[in-house]
Amino acid sequence: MIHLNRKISDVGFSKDNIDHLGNKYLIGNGYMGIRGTAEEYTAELHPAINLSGVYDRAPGKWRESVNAPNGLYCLLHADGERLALPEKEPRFHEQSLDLAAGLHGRRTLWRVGETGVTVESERFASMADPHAILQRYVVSVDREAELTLDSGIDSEVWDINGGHFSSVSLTEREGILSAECRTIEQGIVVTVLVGEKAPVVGETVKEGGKLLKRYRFRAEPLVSYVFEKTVTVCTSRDEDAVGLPTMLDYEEAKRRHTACWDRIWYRSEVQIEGDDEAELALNYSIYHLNCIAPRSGGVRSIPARGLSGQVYKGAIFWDTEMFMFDYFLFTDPDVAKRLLRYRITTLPGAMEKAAEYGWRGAFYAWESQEGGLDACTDYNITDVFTGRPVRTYFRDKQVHVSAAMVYALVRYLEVTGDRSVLREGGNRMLLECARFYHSLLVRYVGRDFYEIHDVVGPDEYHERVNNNAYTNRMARFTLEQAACLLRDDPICTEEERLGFLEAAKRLKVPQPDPETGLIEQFDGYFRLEDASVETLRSRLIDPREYWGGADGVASHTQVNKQADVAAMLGMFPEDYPTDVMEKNWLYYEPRTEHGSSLSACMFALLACYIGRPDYAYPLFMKSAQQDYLPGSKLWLGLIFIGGTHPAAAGGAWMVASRGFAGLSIRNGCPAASKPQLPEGWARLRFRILCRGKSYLVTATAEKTLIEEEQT
Ligand code: IFM
Repeated sequence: MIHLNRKISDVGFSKDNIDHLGNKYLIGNGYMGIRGTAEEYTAELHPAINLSGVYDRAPGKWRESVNAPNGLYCLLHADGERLALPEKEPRFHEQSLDLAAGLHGRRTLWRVGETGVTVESERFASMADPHAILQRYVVSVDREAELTLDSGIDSEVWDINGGHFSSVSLTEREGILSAECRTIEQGIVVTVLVGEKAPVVGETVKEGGKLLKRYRFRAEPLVSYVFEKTVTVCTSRDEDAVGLPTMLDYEEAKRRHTACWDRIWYRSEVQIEGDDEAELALNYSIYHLNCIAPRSGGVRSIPARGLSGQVYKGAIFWDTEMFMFDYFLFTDPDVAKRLLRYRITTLPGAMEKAAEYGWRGAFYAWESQEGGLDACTDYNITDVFTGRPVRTYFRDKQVHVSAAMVYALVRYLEVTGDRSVLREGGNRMLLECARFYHSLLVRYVGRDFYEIHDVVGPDEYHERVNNNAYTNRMARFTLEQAACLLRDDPICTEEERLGFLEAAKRLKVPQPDPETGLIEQFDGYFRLEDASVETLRSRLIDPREYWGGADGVASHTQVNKQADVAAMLGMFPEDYPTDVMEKNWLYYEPRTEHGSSLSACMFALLACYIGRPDYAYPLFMKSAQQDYLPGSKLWLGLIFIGGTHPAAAGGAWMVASRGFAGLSIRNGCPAASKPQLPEGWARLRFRILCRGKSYLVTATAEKTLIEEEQT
């Protein structure tokens, strides 16, 4: 079915788009993400080679992921004039991305006096060689000109909470440029090597934090001067980083790289006949998920902002398990297993966190870094008016996070049938998550049910609430699954297991009101002011204000940040009749700001479950185009949060598969309910893997066909 041959591009240049395009045109291979920035950009324009799983803390600052020195740096001068965006306005500029092959492209034409100077570049983060980035930079002129190209490493990287290097050593040996940097906190050595192939001889120069090859030459008209480089990135943590080649043949490396993408697309491509825009948006989302998927090396997962930089500290959130996991599960279960392994390996960190608050079991980090360390601080937002840190309760009260691990684990077991993950620590993770929720239970004297108090649900605007529907339903799920999967497992006594079962049965999960069908998001929610999202917006004094917290405009109203009851219904549709789901969709959607990129897809999914693809479609598109279109939220209070949104990308896939195609798993086999195709969609088609078998899923207006394929 492979027919993906899509190139996206933006023609023209605007300084205002630099951050958006840096995200939109990201390339990556799971080991690192490279922002879509021009070769000549320096730190203030946010270029980044963001490393997966490498963190550091600069004194007094937030701990965050590390950006490697920029080995892609190139700067051109023509007849003494500096040709650099944004200061030198181009006559023509185009940035492009070949989604099929993960190739970033750029074409810029400048005029210097009478001379036209064109730069064309291409680069890719090799899927075949995870430590390698290859770049081809081609210069041509239409009249003779004196050119100087500086090409090498810029060690002055963009940091949000940095810098992260206590030492930087720039050297050249046998023509290979090298930057060797040591992180402050743990002394991790980050090495970037640059091997270059050039049509002219260059001299090595050091300028500030840059180590460069300087190529000076007289360019003839209509000759293409091709400069190629291999950028090798590794750290002292990498076990596979011994003897890496410093110069790869560009074409050969590209061939191996595109062969990897061909394999990915064979499994991943989604065809939508009748809606090219949606088809592109969904495959674009899939492209991003693949750029950041951990496929090799160490214990890694996927941060909430992918590998687009240090926003949210490069940390891993529940986004991965609840929003991105499904896509990998059905297209590349090895990646799904790696994601689970990250959580299994970081269980000690989660247990330490639970103990810190006096709970039993495992309380997973809200913002997880290596070892499960929670990078989230108690004061995680800065007030826009006073500049003071605001007490937030993300870290200590979003207890639903642990259940996300169990939800993913159970999905993995259902879809792959691979129970080895339980023996490899999955059962221990499940047990400790169940212990955690068990220890949170509260029971009033004289009542025969349990409650969970003082939490923050997915809707973060309402803090410290009791009996949040989503949290309690996920806790019940965890307790039930532990009681079921740990039967006869010596790590759990029968007494404890029965205790989980009893707790699951008696745990209060807010139920639909018999008259209205509405589920109260938490105790007392319906008594809050019923103001509209627009009214709240009109009450803002500063557009960057945080809507939640003690003084937030939403805190005392029913306006939600993101799907909460809707997320519960979306994850457990079998619990409720359609009319209940519909009533709740109609109630909660207008009261939701969709202030998080995680929101739209959950409402879209629920809309499919109530048979309203017309409601689902715009929300699905919002998710799928989150990084494709400009306009994403950039500020949370005074904290910069611009970056890519892989949860929205994964959510879009979930809507297409579970929602529009009606895909589910029944008794270990893929099954489908009535499809809910949006208007104009003649056919939705994609592949899935389930229990080692490959299936072609084809949804039309009438039915969804699931055909087993020979692999
Ligand atoms: O995990 C989310 C959270 O639910 C809302 N704020 C952003 C986080 C990271 O995406």
